[in-house]
Amino acid sequence: MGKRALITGITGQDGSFLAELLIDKGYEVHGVMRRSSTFTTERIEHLYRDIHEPDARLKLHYGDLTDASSLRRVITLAQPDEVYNLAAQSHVRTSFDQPIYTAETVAIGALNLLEAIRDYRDSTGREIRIYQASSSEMYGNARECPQSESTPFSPRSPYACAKVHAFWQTINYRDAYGLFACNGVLFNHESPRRGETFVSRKITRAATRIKLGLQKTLYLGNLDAKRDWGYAGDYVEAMWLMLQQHDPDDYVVATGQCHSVRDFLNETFAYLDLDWQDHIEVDPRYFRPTEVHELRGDASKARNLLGWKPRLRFRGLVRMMVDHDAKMAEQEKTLVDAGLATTQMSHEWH
Ligand code: NAP
Ligand code: F7E
Repeated sequence: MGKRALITGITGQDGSFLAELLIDKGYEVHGVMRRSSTFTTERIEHLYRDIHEPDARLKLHYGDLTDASSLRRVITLAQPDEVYNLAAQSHVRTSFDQPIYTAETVAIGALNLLEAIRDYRDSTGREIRIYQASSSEMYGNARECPQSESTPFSPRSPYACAKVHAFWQTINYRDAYGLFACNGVLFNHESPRRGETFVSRKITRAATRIKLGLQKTLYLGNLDAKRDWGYAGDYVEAMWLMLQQHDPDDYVVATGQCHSVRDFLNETFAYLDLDWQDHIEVDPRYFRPTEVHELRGDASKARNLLGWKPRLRFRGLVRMMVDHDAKMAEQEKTLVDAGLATTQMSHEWH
């Protein structure tokens, strides 16, 4: 019988790529999703089969990281061999507006899950391996660049502080209770499935709409920030590899190259034969009370021990996202021209 995996955050960007990868590898995949007044399953719809069909290998359960009882119930139902904790309020800027909710989901949520897994292991004798989605944001404005597993943390947002809590709880459950628990310290990773309020997707969505006359201006915050941007499809492989090792450990996952938001604008708009300076305005509402200026990861350990390396680089990533969003913009234009849609979008939230 194949392995079973449980993914929290399965409706998010990484959850969808990881579900795809695990189903391809023959896993039965269980996902935790929140109840919402609208459907949030767009990113995993292509993987879903009616659960009555014999080949259905994706099973969804209602649950929430802040509701410990729901996690216990889902673990008992799914009986997973591996759990990937990807659920989070993952937006750094939003974490300044909702610090307590962010901490409840990211920090206490991870602890709820670790406790549920420990109790399940103790009562059934079944081992569960766990992956914790840690983040390069934990480094903040670290003195060292590039940042590696030995770089001290210096979190600069409620999100990063909560991720540091979850990171150390994961290590403590490994040391104190012998759980096979790993942290993947992942640097920014993007894709056409990236949420539209993160800067990469905000830029590729807007640029492709500007190209077709659906939008004139894009408002952004700090254009000088530098990030190490990789491709989400590559990064979920590293998550899986961590749980296939003999011993649990923590790994940085990154491309080793960093670019500014300005570089991202240049690459995107030039590909569309546009000049970004004609369309961008800086709006301080997108500034963060404390900013992380430069992140660049050193993924030597993942390369040497996991045999992992990124396949897609910056230019290829930008072009993949632009090509995808150009099609979306064309569909939107067709609807607008037919009088079936308006061009209003809630840009002030981005
Ligand atoms: P994402 O697209 O924002 O997805 C987050 C997922 O978490 C969604 O499925 C969301 O459900 C779910 N979620 C939020 N709050 C929840 C709660 N209280 N209970 C249960 N589920 C909840 O994030 P992502 O980019 O895929 O990132 C995956 C994980 O990696 C996150 O933990 C993030 O913090 C971390 N991370 C991401 C990056 C990156 O660059 N992408 C880098 C380092 C670490 P809904 O669909 O209902 O909103
Ligand atoms: O910002 C600057 C912003 O929101 C990147 C999450 O997945 O990666 C992500 O966090 C940079 C920042 O990602 C806008 O100030 C300028 O310096 O795309 P972002 P993030 O904050 O790096 C880490 C690794 C995670 O763990 C997180 O979950 O871009 N920026 N103007 C802007 N950012 C946004 N969102 N919107 C702007 O208008």
